Amino acid sequence: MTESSAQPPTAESIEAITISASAELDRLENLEAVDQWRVSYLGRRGMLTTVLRGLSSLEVEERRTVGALANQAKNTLEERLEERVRQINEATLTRSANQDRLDVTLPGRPALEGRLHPTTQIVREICSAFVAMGFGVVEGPEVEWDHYNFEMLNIPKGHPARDMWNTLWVDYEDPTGEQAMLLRTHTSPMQARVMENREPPIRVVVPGKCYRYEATDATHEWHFYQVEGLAVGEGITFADLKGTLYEFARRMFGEERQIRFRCDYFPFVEPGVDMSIDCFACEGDGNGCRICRDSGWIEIMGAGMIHPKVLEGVGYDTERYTGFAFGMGPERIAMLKYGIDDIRHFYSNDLRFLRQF
Ligand code: YSA
Repeated sequence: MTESSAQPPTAESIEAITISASAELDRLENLEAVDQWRVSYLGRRGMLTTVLRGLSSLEVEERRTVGALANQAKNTLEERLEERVRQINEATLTRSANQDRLDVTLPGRPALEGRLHPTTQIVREICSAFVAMGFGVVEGPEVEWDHYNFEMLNIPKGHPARDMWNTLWVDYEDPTGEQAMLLRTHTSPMQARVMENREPPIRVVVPGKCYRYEATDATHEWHFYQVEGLAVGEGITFADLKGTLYEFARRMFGEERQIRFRCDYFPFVEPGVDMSIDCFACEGDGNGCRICRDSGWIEIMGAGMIHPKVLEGVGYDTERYTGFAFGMGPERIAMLKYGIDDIRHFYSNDLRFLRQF
């Protein structure tokens, strides 16, 4: 294809251009080529445009005839161009529809169904049992100050009871130089945090994660959950503590499980107890049982009447208010409820275990 010569246009030359342009257009397969074709024939310097420009050199009569033919040729080529673009677009669509065809008869991919972790489930169940008895639920920080984890719980620096909680210390310089930071070893620091901010009567449970620098075994993890309980008010006695925890055990484990309270020592209670349930693995028999270590009992919580020093520490009048507190291990409770023989299953991320809940 070349640009039209400077020869004056004739009916024959216009017809020749129209025929060859149409034939060329029919052979084009893509839109880029079609656009080049448009520029060559119908563009500002295109062949047909040049012909139209040459009309001025013709005699008036001839110009009228040849001019009409030239305009007709232009219209014809523009229509053919439009038609060819439509055909190419349609062919592209059909091709891609055939290649990327969606088989609507194929079965869909099943959506993966998630579920709550067994610890989350048991923590929620424990909290619900206490909510039903009128307790509220609050949460607190996992990274804690020595002040709340120990000092406010009547465990000053150098107190031998600190050894009961093997502590993971956080390498942080307190600007005042007074406080040490740690990963809370229990949820009990929330006792002081709650009491500092509220006036009795108080009835709350505090679920949350705890950390201890401990060797792991079937019933011990180095990170585990606890649910703390706190009730403060006028005239609260040890009978209220026992009644609340019996009712909790009845709701969680049913009537048939055996419960045992024993005296225990925690510096922040007086008197203090631990509460155990008969071992699910050996049915309380204890002989050679690695779960309860031959005792027939599994300890699930510590509890007691809040020590007056703890109440004084938050500014409560100890002549007026008394209270009880408890702290339990939800994983141990789940072990008892579902017959799980090793606490390490909870955090080993084995789906065969997790899918059972
Ligand atoms: C005691 C008296 C109160 O007035 C209030 C709370 C407490 C509990 C006290 N703060 C405490 O931490 N006691 S404890 O060391 O005996 O832990 C309580 C419960 O947490 C245990 O009975 C056990 O169920 C769970 N637990 C403790 N260490 C654990 C653990 N669970 C898994 N792995 C561990 N390493």
